Amino acid sequence: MKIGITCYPTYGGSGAVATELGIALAERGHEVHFITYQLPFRLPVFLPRVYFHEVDVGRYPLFQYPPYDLALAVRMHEVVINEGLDLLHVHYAIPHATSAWIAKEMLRKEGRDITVITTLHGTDITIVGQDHSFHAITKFSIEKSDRITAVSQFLKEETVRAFGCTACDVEVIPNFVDPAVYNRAAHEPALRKQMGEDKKILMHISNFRPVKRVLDVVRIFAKVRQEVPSVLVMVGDGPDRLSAEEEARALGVQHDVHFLGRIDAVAPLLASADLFLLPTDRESFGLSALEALACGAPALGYDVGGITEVVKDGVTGALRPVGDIDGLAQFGIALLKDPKRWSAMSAAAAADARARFSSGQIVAQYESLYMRSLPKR
Ligand code: GMT
Repeated sequence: MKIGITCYPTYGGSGAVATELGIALAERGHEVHFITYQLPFRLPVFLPRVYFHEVDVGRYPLFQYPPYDLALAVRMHEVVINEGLDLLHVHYAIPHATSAWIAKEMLRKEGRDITVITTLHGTDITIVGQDHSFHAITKFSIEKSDRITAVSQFLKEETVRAFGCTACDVEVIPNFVDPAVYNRAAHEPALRKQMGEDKKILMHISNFRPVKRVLDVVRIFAKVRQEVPSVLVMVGDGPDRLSAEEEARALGVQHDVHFLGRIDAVAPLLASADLFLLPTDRESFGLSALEALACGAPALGYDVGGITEVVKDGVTGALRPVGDIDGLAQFGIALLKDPKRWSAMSAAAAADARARFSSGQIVAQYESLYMRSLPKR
């Protein structure tokens, strides 16, 4: 098949999933065309059967807000025709599903059809899509897609609840990991060597947006550190980074909190982690938690949204009510003080991630969806 993929190419779970999916599809013999405003961050420079089409938004002094969604629609239309694409798979509804619908309509006028598949990732439904400015267009664009997928059962239910999309057939296809890459044994423990073999490593990876509650991460760590010699490694960047740094200073733990900034290849870091912290209050899936589990790092988070479909409380990590910093810290302390229990949980985390979320089985679900979506010839 010839597949067009559109996503946010910068840092973020939806862009990571879309890019990994495109790479996996190309490895399986499909031709993949990324149509985005920048090279997706997880895309290496060259891969067989993978192409990149940059969306250029024309600048004009009149445009205080350059119309990216229109430029994207035009580029989609062009690539479908020039490359003979079979389908467009867009990740994150706003504005990608809208642009794809425009491109589809333009093609229809020319006597040509294109299948549009929209994958909902999270804040496109839970935050942005429910903002009054975007609600109606999000609902419209979802309903106009030929197929819709959501990355968790939670997100599917939230889509139906928030948009009343009762006629929409939302298929749940979860996110995935490549078990060869997200594998503790496959990486040199360079980070562990740097931090000191005698200290446990707690890790957090995110875009440091308010939903991620990075201050809770620092507070959980401060409690764990009182009982267990440990460091906290913070990977990523975003609006709450400075307040997290301030919180570390306020709690007197700043010398044991390391802010590494944005790093795209996280598997080698996760392979050194003893615990992963993701105490977000709204999470449709939690890709970084899955990546941590696959690397054998038990994950600790709040009992909300799709994260409950990824982390198994007491088996591969711990889930506590939102704000229960002490509950997560006490769980972490007990686990880190009990090496036998930690090893069992680490092994269970890696095994469960492989059993339920391996790239091979999930990419096959997308392929099956594509086959079912294409018009019968
Ligand atoms: O984090 C966001 O604001 C949006 C989005 C993204 O583009 O990275 O993240 C969502 O998609 C990820 C990949 O499917 C999920 O793992 C995240 O849970 C989800 N974020 C939220 O629901 C907050």
